[in-house]
Amino acid sequence: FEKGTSAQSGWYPTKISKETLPMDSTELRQSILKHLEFSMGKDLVHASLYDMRMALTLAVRDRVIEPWFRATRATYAAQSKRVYYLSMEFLIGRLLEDAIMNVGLTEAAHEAVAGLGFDFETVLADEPDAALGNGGLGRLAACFLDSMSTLGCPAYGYGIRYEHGLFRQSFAQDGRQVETAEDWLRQAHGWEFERPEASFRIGFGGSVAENGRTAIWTPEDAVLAKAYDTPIVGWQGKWANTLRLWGAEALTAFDLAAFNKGDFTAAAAPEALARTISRVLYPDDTTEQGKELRLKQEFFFTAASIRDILRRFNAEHSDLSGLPSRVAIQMNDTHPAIAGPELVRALVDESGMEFDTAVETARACLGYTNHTLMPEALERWPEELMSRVLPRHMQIIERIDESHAKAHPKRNVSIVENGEVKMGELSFIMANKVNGVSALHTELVKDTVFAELNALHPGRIVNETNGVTPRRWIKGANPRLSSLITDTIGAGWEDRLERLVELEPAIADKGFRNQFAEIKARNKRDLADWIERDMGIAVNPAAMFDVQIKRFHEYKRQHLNILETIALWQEIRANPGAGWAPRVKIFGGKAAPGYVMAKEIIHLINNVARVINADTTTRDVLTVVYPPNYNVTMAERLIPASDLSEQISTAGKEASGTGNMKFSLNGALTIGTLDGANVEIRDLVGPENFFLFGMTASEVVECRKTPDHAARAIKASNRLGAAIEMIEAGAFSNGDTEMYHGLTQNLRGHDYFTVCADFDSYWDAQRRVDAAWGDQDNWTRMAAINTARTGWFSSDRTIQGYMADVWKITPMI
Ligand code: F58
Repeated sequence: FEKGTSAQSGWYPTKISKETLPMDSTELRQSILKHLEFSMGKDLVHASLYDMRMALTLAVRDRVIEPWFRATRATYAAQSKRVYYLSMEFLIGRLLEDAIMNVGLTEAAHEAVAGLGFDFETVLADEPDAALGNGGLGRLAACFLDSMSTLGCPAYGYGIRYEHGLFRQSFAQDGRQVETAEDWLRQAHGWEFERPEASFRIGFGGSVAENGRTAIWTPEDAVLAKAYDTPIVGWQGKWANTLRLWGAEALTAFDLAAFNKGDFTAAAAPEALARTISRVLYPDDTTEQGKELRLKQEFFFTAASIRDILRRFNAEHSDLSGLPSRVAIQMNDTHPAIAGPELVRALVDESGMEFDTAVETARACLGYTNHTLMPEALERWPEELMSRVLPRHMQIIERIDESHAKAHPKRNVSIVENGEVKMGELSFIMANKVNGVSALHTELVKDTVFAELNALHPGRIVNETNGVTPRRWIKGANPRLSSLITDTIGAGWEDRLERLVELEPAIADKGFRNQFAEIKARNKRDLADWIERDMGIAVNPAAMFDVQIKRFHEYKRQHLNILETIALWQEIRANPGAGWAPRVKIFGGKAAPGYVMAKEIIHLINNVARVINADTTTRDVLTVVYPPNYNVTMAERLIPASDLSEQISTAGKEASGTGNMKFSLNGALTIGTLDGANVEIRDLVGPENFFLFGMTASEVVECRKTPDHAARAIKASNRLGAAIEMIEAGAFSNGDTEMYHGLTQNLRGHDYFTVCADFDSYWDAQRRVDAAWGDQDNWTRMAAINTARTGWFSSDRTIQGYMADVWKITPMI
């Protein structure tokens, strides 16, 4: 398709069917009214907010169908290779605004909805967040879907249709995190298409009968995996892919015999049991619990996806040896690692392929992305559990292990070790490419977790630095900045984000800087209004908005931030007239329900906020706010209004980070360690536009060799010592000196994440931030440079990397 012009949005494909023609607000209004009447069964007079949102969703969805069909037909006609992105999590957030934007209907929708008597923003806000993920890994998968559709990369996302996404967080109990069930499917999900015809029987347990070269697995239990499809339309509606989520159902919905005997609970039992598999997202971020249900979830969605992939291949081709030229399967971390053995099982047991050939064929299809080096996050399953739940797969894993060991007799690497199956090793051995998610992380993957395997398979590990979609994270979240970018460099940057460098000459212009500053100021006023409305806290919109939003984990060091906040508060009280840069410290994020230390940190932050915000002597210069229930929508609100981005993990622990990229793109300066993609951000924006502090990854490793590193650091730093003592003295716990004992003792004793050893360096960096804030115009210049130089972090660039290096696939548009 060539780009044409249209008055409304500056583009449309030139070869068009009626459905892709830009729609005006009158036509859209007709379509909304039609859906109100025929899909929702309401007339306008009685339409609720929900009815209006659904009618708009369906009207927009209609516009997505045409590119969706077109993309599917084009892929089929070209017999193109397809990407299958297998992910346990897709943290997509709201879909409506993105879809409206991508099909170029923003203005028309605004007008049509207003004309029908509803407020457009309120209608958009009625959509629940699809929180089918925990954090970075799931959000990355969602950005990738957007980029694959934008680039015309034929792809399917495969995952689980959780009935309940990530829990809701409140601070109902005196600032402690309280979790309640999330319920996004209580209302109809307007985007999805149920596909009863695309259902597979997924078995568990049972026995295996050897049958010559092949085997017959007779499962003991089985559930039905039913497909639900959501079209994902790319920028300008040129292409759309499918997100296919599997829901679990019972094979027989109802035990009629039990019902007839009057045992109604037993009658419904099969259905209830089967549905538990897709009932709820595990809320664990970076710790693996080894639960049987989790293993079943992983096998459930992976096996259903593999069967679907083979069905599609077999419908078009007859020779399975050609599979790798048509199929690229990406394993998003090890959760779908059973894809290797399952594919081998299907090829051997169901199609009679030679075992070694099947392993080679499967490997040529598979890629594996590693997202963490944290030992507690690396999945390992007890052999006993694996043999019980997936007996045939366990045999296949052992055989893969044996032949790998035979091929490399001098090396000591195995998949099964000490009664456990190591899913990282399995994924590595079964993949033709293994990738890390930032330059530093990939080097650490090579040198640490997979050093042995890397030596055996040089070149298998590649780097694909993460990225984020500029459609959601700039265009949608920051419309004011988007307009300024378009006014300055012209249209078309949204899918060519490297073009942001064209902003750079304008930064020298005072007029441009004033506009940039004014946009930030307006975004901050909007955020301040929301904080006041939602939390009843008045914040000064002229203060520096200093933001740390991410999952709570000790390695991410929210406690370093709160310790510095306490020390700063003390210093301000001691020197009230020292001309302090006014700050609003903003926190956001959830902790895994079972992660005691992370929850203690959350509790401390809330209590520190309570005490500091009550201090009238420091009120003008320091406020702490922690809005509950951080999610994608809240991130979209906070990031465009941020001045300072806190990326302060212990070096070597954050694989990449993706929030860090969103902040830079939206003109926030980073205070950060040399960790994950921070390294690449700093390289791009220049060290003078980044506040660096802390030890490097190798210094951290060295530091830990000194057993009393924390005690020494505390002794050397009066500020740090005083801050910890204040906590211990009960200053934030109404005099209770025991409340944060676990946290303070850990800091004084163990401090694995080197909070104490990095404290002074962090404090100093924060004072450099204060000094820089003093020159507002220069701050704006640095912020604008961050925007101009970080276009490389578009997930379009990341996906182009995967297409070239891993999937060997060319775009269709
Ligand atoms: C994250 N991992 C990394 N894991 O921590 C982050 O640095 C990176 O930017 C991001 O992946 C994308 O590459 C992460 O989010 C999880 O959430 C897993 C969920 C399932 C259990 C184990 C952790």
